[in-house]
This record gives sequence, C-alpha cells and structure tokens, in this order.
Amino acid sequence: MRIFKPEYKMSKTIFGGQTLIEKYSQYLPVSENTPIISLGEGNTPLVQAINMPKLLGFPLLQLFFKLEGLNPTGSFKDRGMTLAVTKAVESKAKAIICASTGNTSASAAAFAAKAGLPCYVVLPAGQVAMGKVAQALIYGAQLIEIEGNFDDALDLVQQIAAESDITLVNSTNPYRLEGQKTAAIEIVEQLGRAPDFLCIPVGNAGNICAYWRGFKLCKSMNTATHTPSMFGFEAQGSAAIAGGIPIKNPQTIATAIRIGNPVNWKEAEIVVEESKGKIDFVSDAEILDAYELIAKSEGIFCEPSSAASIAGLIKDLKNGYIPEQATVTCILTGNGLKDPNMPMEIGNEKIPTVQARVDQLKEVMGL
Ligand code: AN7
Repeated sequence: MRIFKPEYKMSKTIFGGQTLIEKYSQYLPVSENTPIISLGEGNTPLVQAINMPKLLGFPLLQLFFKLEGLNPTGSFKDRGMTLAVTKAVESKAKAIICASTGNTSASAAAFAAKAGLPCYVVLPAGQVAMGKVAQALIYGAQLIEIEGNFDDALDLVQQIAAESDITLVNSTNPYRLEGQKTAAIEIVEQLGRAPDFLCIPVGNAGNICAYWRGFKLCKSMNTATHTPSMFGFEAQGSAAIAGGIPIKNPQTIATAIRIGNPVNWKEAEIVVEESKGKIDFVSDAEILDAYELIAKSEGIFCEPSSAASIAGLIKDLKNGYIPEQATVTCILTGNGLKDPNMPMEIGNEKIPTVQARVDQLKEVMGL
C-alpha cells in the first residue's frame, strides 16, 4: 500500500553525478520534459580479475567483471526500470505490473515506490530467492504468488496488462532494453575499447540483446572499432534457446534464469548471428563452482545465475571457443546477497562453536 499520493516533481534528486537517463539522454527516447524517476542507477564498476586467469591456467587472459549487482536494488534490472517507470509516469500510467524470477520485481517495486505508483508483482511460488521477495515486500508492492513457473506468470500479467491501463514492465516493454543498453556503452568508456567477447547469463534473453544494441551504437559512433562476440549462457535444465525448443518445466538452482520460453528469443538469435556469438548452456554444478571461485579468488559475491557467465567462460576457454589472449567481459548481473542461503546450502564445512575463551578459540584456529 502506498502511504502518500503520487506527486511528480522534476527537481533533481540524485547528487554527485548524473542519472543514467540524463547521462545517456541522446541515445534514449526522452525529452527535456520527461520526469526522470531515478534511484542512482548505472555507472557500475568494471573490475579486472587478477587471480582467476592464473588459477584457471590461462594467465594471459584479460578478464573483466561488470558489477551490475552494485545497482541500487542489486541487479542490472535498474537500468531498464528507470526508463520503463519514467515513461510509465510520463504517459500517466495508473500502475505497473510484472512477472518475475525476482530481480525484475525488486527493481519495479523500488522505482514504483519513488514514483508513487502502485506495483503488482506475480511470482512463481517457492522459486524466488529470499532477498528478492524481501525487497519487493518492503518497497510496498502487492505480491501475488502463483502455483506455476515464471512462464505461466508472464502469460498472466500480459493478459492483465492488455485488458487494463496497467503498464507491463517485463522486457516486452520496449523501454527496458533501451535502458539496459547503457551498460555496453559504459563498458566501452571504462575499458577504452570493446571487449573481444562478452559472456552473459541468459534467461529471457533481454539483456544480451540490450548489450548488443549498445555495442553496435558504440561502433556507429566510432567510440569502438569493433563489436564483441556475444556468448550467452542458459542453465542446462532451462536451456530453451541452446536446445532450440521451449521447456515446459524448466529446472535449475539458478532461479533467476529458470525460464523455459524466453520472450526475446528471436532477437537473441539475430544477436548471435550478427556478432558471431552463441547461446550455450552450463550445468548447475559448473555454475556453483564458478560462483565459489569468483568469491574466493576475486572477492566478488554474485548470485548463482550471474555466475553462469563465468561458468560459460571457463567452459569455452577449455574447449577453445575463447582464445587465451582475448579480452573478455563477464556480466555479473546480480548481487550475491540476494540469495543469502546459497553459501550455507553448498558449503559442507561446519562452522565451529566454542566457549567465549581464548584458549578454545586458539585451539580451533590452530595456534
Ligand atoms: C541475476 O527478474 O527474468 O536474459 O524476472 O535476475 O535479460 O532475462 C531475471 C533475469 C540474469 C537473465 N541474471 O536476464 C526476472 C528475470 C540475473 C537475473 C538474468 C536475470 P535476461
């Protein structure tokens, strides 16, 4: 429930930098009068891996991580959501709605809160990481869980949006991918060039399309001399695009990408063709290994779905699709804190408990 009436002000609310929409306004469908709804999204760090290339046995690899989990709600969704909600407000929408595996709902709920718009969130019951549900709740969205999966939820919200004046903010909303393409422009700014390969997790395949739009834009503006090969990775039990057929009952521990019929499938196939890329899959075991490796070797806690990009990179270094000398960027789409139970679930070390005495502490420390 909203605790106030919406009141749209155009005054600046983000200090010490520009909003994503202001910074990239020339590439986005906005005007001087567009009432920007911002939480301070974008401008995320690009961090070079220093230990992983050696540990993996590919010391010459130039590997960079784009930390999209450092956006205001902890995922890349904020880049598209700032524009989708801004445009919803501009067109005087009454409310917004989405189906979600979690991150879209957290982002939609937060931007709706700032805009003073009601927000409806439809989730697959029992299949969303705890942190994401917590976010949507505290931001004041109306949450509804369905006995079904993400694909069922998306079908339902599309019907509701078609029959009402509620704006759908899933990636079928054209503004979502337009906002998300800014991440590619940022990478080129930060790296001073486009990477040779971009590794990215694939769920609905919206983000891979958005990045491709951004890289093509950089090439056309001559800020990059080339575009990267786009390598997308689905989870094995949900690998509809890689397998060439929708999956009725998708499975994976990477719940964010547990999607059986990706909505941006067609555009993603064009991206693969144009960029000389591919959409492949990685197993849950490969995802969890990568999830642990990046945390333990680089100090980066991403969510399991995000680690699909690293698992894919490792797979393709080993089978030769990605040469060792390449410059590669992995997109880490979401923050590890979204799914705080996962480290405990996969860790088999028992945390010792001792009395509050220095001798006992020393003993377990091996001192
Ligand atoms: C962490 O929140 O679909 O291929 O409803 O949360 O653009 O779908 C999330 C997707 C990757 C896949 N990484 O991106 C949702 C949702 C994380 C994600 C993806 C998602 P797309």
